[in-house]
Amino acid sequence: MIDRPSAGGGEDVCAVCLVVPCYNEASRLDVESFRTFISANPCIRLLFVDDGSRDNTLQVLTRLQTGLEDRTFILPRRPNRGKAEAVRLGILHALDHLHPRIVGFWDADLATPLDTIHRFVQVFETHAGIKMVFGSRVKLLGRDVRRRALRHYLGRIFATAVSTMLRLPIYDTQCGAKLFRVEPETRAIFAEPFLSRWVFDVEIIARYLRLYHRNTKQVEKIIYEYPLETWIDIAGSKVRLGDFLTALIDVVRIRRRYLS
Ligand SMILES: Nc1nc2c(ncn2[C@@H]2O[C@H](COP(=O)(O)OP(=O)(O)O)[C@@H](O)[C@H]2O)c(=O)[nH]1
Ligand SMILES: [Mg+2]
Repeated sequence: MIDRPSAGGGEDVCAVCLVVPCYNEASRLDVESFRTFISANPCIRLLFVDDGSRDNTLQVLTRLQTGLEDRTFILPRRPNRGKAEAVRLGILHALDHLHPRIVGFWDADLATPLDTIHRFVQVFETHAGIKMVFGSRVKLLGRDVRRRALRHYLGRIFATAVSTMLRLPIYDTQCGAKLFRVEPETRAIFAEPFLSRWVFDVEIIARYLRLYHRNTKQVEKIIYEYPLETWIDIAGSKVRLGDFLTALIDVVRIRRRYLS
């Protein structure tokens, strides 16, 4: 269970702050699931970042927030600059204004159910050296991982390329559920804009590698990949087939920028 720590000077410190990037999510956002979760977990904050949605996402978010204004926040930004920048701005905002012990991001479609947060937090609580925990979509017996076949196979090609490039045994870098233990270096990881719009997740790991002087053994000890019990593909993804090629090109750019 996540307890509520108290900060010196009476300042409110939240345990976990989740950044939820939202773009044109008005028809997909499961308002009730978010409200139920946040009502049941008073130490968790949600920070929605909507950068210029063209539908009424902002109105839906305002409805979601009603009566829970002390725990849910909205960061409206313009113009649209993509998921990576929305997440980055949200994390920096959370670090500056909400002072969480754990910060992270979570896709608005809730393909990873919100309750999974407790599992991730447990990893931080039981593994003192872990700085980053993220979901991995591994189809195993006894789990409910439902991905579309094409996305799964393209994802496997991509993940294998990334794992080889980073020289780290990673199964799935692209799951949209990632948490970080807040430490002085957390800000450094999110300080500069990402060069990649869609595979900034890979860039985050590359930034850890750069921070640890490309010592892969050390980085293996600070990142924990959590095989999810449940991950259900939700229709309405903004990722297109062409983005797969862009993603592979971005991996090469990331290698050049951080690892050569
Ligand atoms: N703020 C913001 N969020 C975005 C943008 N593009 C995607 N997202 C969010 O990123 C998350 C993942 O998007 P989704 O289309 O489900 O991608 P997929 O799950 O990887 O196929 C969702 O919460 C989207 O609303 C963007 O340009 N701005
Ligand atoms: Mg999705």
